[in-house]
Amino acid sequence: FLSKADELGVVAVGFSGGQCKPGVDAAPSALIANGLLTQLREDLGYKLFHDDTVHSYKELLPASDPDYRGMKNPLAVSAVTKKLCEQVYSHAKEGRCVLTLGGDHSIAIGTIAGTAKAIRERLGREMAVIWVDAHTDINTPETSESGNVHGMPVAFLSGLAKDDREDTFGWLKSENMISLKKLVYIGLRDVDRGEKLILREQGIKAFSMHDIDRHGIGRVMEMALGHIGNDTPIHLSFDVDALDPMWAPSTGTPVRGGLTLREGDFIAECVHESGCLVAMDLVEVNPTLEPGIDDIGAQQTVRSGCSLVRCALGESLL
Ligand code: 6HN
Ligand code: MN
Ligand code: MN
Ligand code: MN
Repeated sequence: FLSKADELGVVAVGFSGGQCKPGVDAAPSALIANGLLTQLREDLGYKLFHDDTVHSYKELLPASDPDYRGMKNPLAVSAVTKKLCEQVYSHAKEGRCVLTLGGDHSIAIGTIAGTAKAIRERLGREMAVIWVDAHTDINTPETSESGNVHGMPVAFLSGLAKDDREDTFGWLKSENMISLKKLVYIGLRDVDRGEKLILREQGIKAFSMHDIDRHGIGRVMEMALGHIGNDTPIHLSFDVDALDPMWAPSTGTPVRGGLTLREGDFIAECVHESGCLVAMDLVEVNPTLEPGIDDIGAQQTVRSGCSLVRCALGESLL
């Protein structure tokens, strides 16, 4: 194990500024109310390091936040992710695995920046990222059609997108960044045209739903972990919209034709088995977007999210 086996840092981030739909900020409380942290403590035996706070970072939000290079809420997302980077770093440098409950996927700018830096310092290694998502989230401000920063985290984390201004992601330094060679996508099915170009140009390893249909999730995980290599620290960034809307309907950008819950759980279980997990994000659960009756959709989505986290953290089936 590349992290202490029995200690878990937890950061709860109620932030929705990386996209335009309110409600994704309510996810951490909903996941916790569903018993997630109790399960991690009592069933999986972790010692949790958590400040018992769902951070909304209100104190960091600017009074005015005009679009910049087409990005919406640039100052807010930059300030929040910078702070989150410090929080995640402070757990990871102690050798704890870090669980972050989002929030929209823009928060991965902070979590990955924090883990990448801590892993470099602690292990002298460059970590890998497994990004499980219907989307690639690798738009630059210039290729983005929406201006939503939750579609851009991978571009900023890899240096494909850069900004000199400290208050619009210029705080990201080389020690916070990841190599596109150590990035693997799983679950893709809605990739923008500009993003496809980037994927091809950069030769990024990606397993779409087509690949999963062709090879099966078992073989795809062998190939994904094989690409990363043994003993490489892994940050797992799990967007709940990778799951089919049948299992996770309450999310901001649902796309049909996704992973079954078991395929999602299996991905998480394989990463756990590798012994290389150093951090996990669970993002884009939006309990207020609720297509069903009696918020059954929201409950389903929250339960799916809890299951993914337990599997990544070692819930064993037998
Ligand atoms: N997510 N590619 C679209 C965009 O707006 O750039 C969708 C991004 C979705 C982001 O789900 O985390
Ligand atoms: Mn997504
Ligand atoms: Mn699209
Ligand atoms: Mn995403």
